[in-house]
Amino acid sequence: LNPTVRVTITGAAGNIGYALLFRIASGAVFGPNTPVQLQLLERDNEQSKASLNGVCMELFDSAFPLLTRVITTTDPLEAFEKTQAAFLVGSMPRGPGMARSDLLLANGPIFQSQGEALDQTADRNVKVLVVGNPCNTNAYIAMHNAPSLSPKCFSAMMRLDHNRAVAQLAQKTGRPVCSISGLKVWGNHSNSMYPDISQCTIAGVKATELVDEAWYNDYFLPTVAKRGSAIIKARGKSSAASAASAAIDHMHDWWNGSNGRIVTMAVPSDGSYGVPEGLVCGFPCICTGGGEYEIVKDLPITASGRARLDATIAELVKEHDTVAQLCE
Ligand code: NAX
Repeated sequence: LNPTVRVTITGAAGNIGYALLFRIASGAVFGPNTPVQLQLLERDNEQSKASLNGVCMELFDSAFPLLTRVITTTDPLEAFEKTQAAFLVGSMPRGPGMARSDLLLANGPIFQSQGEALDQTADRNVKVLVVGNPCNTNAYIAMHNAPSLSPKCFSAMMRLDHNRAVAQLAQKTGRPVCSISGLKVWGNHSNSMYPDISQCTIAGVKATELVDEAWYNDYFLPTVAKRGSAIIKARGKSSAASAASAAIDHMHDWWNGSNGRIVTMAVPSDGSYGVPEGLVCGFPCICTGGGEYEIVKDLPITASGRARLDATIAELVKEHDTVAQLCE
């Protein structure tokens, strides 16, 4: 067996947490030979603590062979102690009539204090995946409040958008998901995201030869962008199992490598593609193994793609400006 990996999940008693914990404990991220210790953070109130206690009873009852220990806490310093992989899920959901900027300011302080705690107690090579929305900007806040950690420790989740785009394309072309490569989603995890199929291939054939532009513009783009709302409408709750599955995929590939395949990760920009340095933006990435990733460089971008990319960058700049006071 490999050494035990310490894994933190914040908001562990929530909707996504409930779907995430059991898969991590079963070995879906770190593999069948790596034991895990779960360090679960929740809010300091009776309901959250009781609910987390119930989830822990179920973890216990699952008798996972790889699960060595479960720690529950309301203290971020304890939750992030020596953590090597942190899923930052816990945050306030967007309420009815709440503007995106209100959500930013409501959730920003959570990521400010969790960034500070990561800075103090996490493993120096920790991989942080921010899921809680608005995830790109929350990752930006956490990163800025953890100056002793490399910015490359921080990422935000756009893998759900990526997976949704792949699934739509597979269904439209009648080909299996595994035959699709080269798809990526640029920008912000919001309606402004840019799912890009311009270099995507399906079983070796260019995707743009298999689907027409009208389908791409009029069906694919809005369906992928508005999928979250469609699920809330259908289920009465926001996506949880698919979000957890995407978080698993993201961390799995980051930790183990993506076998040369392009995956979408929102990571701090190195200035590539005209994205201002430091902006946490969805990019095509290849995970090279050993916990490293690279932004794939110099891919051609179509004129309409450039306009979409510029629009989503502008939105990110605005969001990052809104929270500037939390990043000093
Ligand atoms: P829930 O409201 O079910 O769960 C959130 C949990 O976080 C609750 O148990 C709450 O007590 C806890 N929490 C809140 N503040 C906390 C804090 N400061 N420290 C520790 N725990 C805290 O939401 P859920 O459906 O699980 O969604 C969680 C987040 O994921 C939301 O912000 C949501 O918007 C975001 N999502 C992000 C997605 C993405 O693709 N990036 C997709 C799915 C999801 O919408």
